[in-house]
Amino acid sequence: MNSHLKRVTTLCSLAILAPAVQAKPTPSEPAITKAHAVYPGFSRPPSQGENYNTWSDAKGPDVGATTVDVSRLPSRVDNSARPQFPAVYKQIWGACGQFASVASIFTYEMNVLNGTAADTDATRFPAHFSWNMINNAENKGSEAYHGWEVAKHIGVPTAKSYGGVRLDKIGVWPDGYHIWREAMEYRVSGYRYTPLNTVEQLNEARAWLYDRNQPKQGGQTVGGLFAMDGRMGELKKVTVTLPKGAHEAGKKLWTKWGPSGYGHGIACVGYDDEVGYDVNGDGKITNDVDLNGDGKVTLADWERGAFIIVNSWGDEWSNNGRIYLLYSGMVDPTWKRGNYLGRVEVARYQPRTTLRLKLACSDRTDLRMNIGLASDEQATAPEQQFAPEAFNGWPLFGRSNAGHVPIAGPGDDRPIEAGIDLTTLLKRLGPNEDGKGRLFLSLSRADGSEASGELIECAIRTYDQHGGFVRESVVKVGDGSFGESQFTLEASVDGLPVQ
Ligand SMILES: [Ca+2]
Ligand SMILES: [Ca+2]
Repeated sequence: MNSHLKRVTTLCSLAILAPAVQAKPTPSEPAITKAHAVYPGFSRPPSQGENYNTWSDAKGPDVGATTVDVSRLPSRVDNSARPQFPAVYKQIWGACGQFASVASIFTYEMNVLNGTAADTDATRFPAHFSWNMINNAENKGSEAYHGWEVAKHIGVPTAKSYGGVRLDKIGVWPDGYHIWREAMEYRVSGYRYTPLNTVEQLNEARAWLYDRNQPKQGGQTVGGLFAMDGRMGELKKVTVTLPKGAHEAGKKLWTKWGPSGYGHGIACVGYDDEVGYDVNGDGKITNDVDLNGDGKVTLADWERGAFIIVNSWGDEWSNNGRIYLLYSGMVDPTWKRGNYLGRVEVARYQPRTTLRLKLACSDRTDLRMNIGLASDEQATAPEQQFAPEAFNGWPLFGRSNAGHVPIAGPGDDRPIEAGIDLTTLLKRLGPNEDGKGRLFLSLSRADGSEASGELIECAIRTYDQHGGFVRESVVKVGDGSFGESQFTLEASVDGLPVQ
């Protein structure tokens, strides 16, 4: 293993920390349709429990909801050749999970949705925005779902606003309302991890890569992608070059996951049914010989058919940053993470009401923020309230959070200006006929924490239904310091969207 590989595999080691709960498919029912409640721990936030439906807000059909017709599938699909797919990245630090799930897959999906190309930072999305929400402000690995949940809860800004696909410092949070406001527009509506053990599941996955199992939609078929979690130790043992005369001769292929090491987030961009390799060395490439000697022929025995992987180790690695992985390579009882494919549906969203805050805090994970609203401007208590995840230590993610560091980042005591979407909170209030209401904002710290901070500015901004800025109502803060005592702000607000 060269030093580069060693570095990367060491850095993506979150894999080993998360509980590896194994899926338990019911033998009598197709796993595609029945596996939803039994996904392993690395595929969803631990706080949400195993019945959390990660696809529930998506508009497209869930896995198993459409018929898979393999007759229409071409023998090869490579979505990385599409203009919606960004150039191959070269990651720094352990951000592989976010390079795959956000910088590659979310970027691709958002460009497909918007009808744009991922050719500038204005249409690419950063790996580090979501990474810095969950990496404890350290060089720590992450899961694909972390990025997709960040996009569900607060969105992801473009790389242009953010300052690039990656930053040169770990743990930095953006300072600038416009960055947080832009993030609100680019969201994930649902995601789904599925196991790959059977030919039925493989066909469903190939069809997702080809046209998402929605062949009639608009006539034009733009397929989806998958996040994968490979094991990267001793890769030389499983990497082969397709021999002269073979389909795709000269290209590199993984016959299976590395025999040791930790997880590494990568993107699956397509497949090629013709690519094959004589794994058992019998001189033939077969899909009907029991290679692993378990007495039956299953997908695990296949020598022909491979996924196309894009890795974030730069375009000089392997073949322009790409490599094949035999379909059968994903079926490995010693690396259960490698058996799962993660897909995502993205959405555009326009906030109507937001909070613009400028605040400092010595420990952003121990910060506790509660926002309440009442439709009566004389109200003495909120009718509806919520505690935004990012400003309450990301309870969603359990132990993964943004780190016990100042709100701007490690060693940076400056305040940041941020934005928080209030649209859903306001909708829960119901019809508001006069556009008036009352805001209740409290800032404090977690029990037992020594954190302190200060609210410096506060304003409510409203937008029209196309996202156009309408007005800002400044809320007078006064002495906004908090820490040992809680800071509370109550103020009448005007100009709320009349619903
Ligand atoms: Ca063979
Ligand atoms: Ca077998």
